[in-house]
Amino acid sequence: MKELRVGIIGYGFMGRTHSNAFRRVNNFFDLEYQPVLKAVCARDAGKAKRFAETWGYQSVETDWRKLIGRDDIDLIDIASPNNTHAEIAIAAAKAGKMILCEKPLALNGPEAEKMVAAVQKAKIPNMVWYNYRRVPAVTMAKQLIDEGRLGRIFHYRAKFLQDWTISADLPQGGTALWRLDAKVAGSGVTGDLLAHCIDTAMWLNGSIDTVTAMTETFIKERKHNLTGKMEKVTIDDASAFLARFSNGSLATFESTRYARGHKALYTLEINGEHASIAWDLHDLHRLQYFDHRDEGKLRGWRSIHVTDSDQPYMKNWWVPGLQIGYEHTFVHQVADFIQGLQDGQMASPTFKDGLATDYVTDAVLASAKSKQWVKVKKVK
Ligand code: SOE
Repeated sequence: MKELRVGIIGYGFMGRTHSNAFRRVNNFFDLEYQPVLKAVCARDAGKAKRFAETWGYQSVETDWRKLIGRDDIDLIDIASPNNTHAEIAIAAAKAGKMILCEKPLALNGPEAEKMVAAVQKAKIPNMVWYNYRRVPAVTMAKQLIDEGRLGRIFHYRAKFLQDWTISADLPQGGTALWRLDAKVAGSGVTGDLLAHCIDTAMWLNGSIDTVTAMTETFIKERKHNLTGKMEKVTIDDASAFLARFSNGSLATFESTRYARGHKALYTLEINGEHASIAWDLHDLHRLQYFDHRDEGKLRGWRSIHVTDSDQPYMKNWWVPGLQIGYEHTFVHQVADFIQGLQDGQMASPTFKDGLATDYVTDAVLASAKSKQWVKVKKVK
């Protein structure tokens, strides 16, 4: 088996999901390449060492430039906060490394454009970790849509609801809470949660033309973990927008971290002329499907347990009826990335796809500010 030598930057939540995927992929997927965990890079040497021991990385670096300079590494995996993605990715591309980058691709579209230009110039394989595409039920939704089963699409509806920032005592900034600091995160729920919804939506239903949005920051000041001072909160705590897709369908998107009782409720529903589909992250192995062409007296929503071997990815796991979960979506992403290397065809979402999502989130934030409909920039 050929080696795919990985250097990862970052050891947080995403560092763990990615590392788990690299470690498990060859146990379940028959591939020509095997990820080899060469090095983890983080500023805190002690924490990086502990992470390396837990996940089986062979070495530790504290300077990402050194990691990129190493000739025993083929692939740089960026699992560090959003404000680091662009600089690292551009340098890694220049060094000729393949790149996997955590979502969102960049702080904003203009930054993401530079990343796309860098990987295109270097002609290196690249991908963004929008993992929810690879929940088997979501992949199956894509298949049903592509088979034309829904007919013309009228509506797309998505929500991503959480409740973990309601307390005014929660500080902003620093290791675990950088998602509350716009300088590091780029934005609040728009870039963190709606970006997932937008990536899935454009994959399933094509590009988005125009948006009109509203955002709100409910807690205006929070103590900053790095300065110890009360500072203005500049992220959006909640964000909702209406959109028109290029195929003429209408959409509503909503996300918040203030929906008490919801931890990570990502839901989507698509209504077509013949059929509708719905999916819910809290019940991720089920796809709800309604087909108006069914015999009238039996017509109704079907709850499809997506665990059978003829359903996406499932033949690689257990036996029919036994479900898989969140972490497997990352394993699927690595499997598809490697399969893409073998086939000479880059698996999506590529940096270009990530840029398209950043253009939509930019438009959402611009619209919330201007209170006007905003046209979404198109990727060239
Ligand atoms: C935020 O809480 C978060 O961890 C996001 O950053 C992830 O992208 C999402 O999948 C789950 O929620």
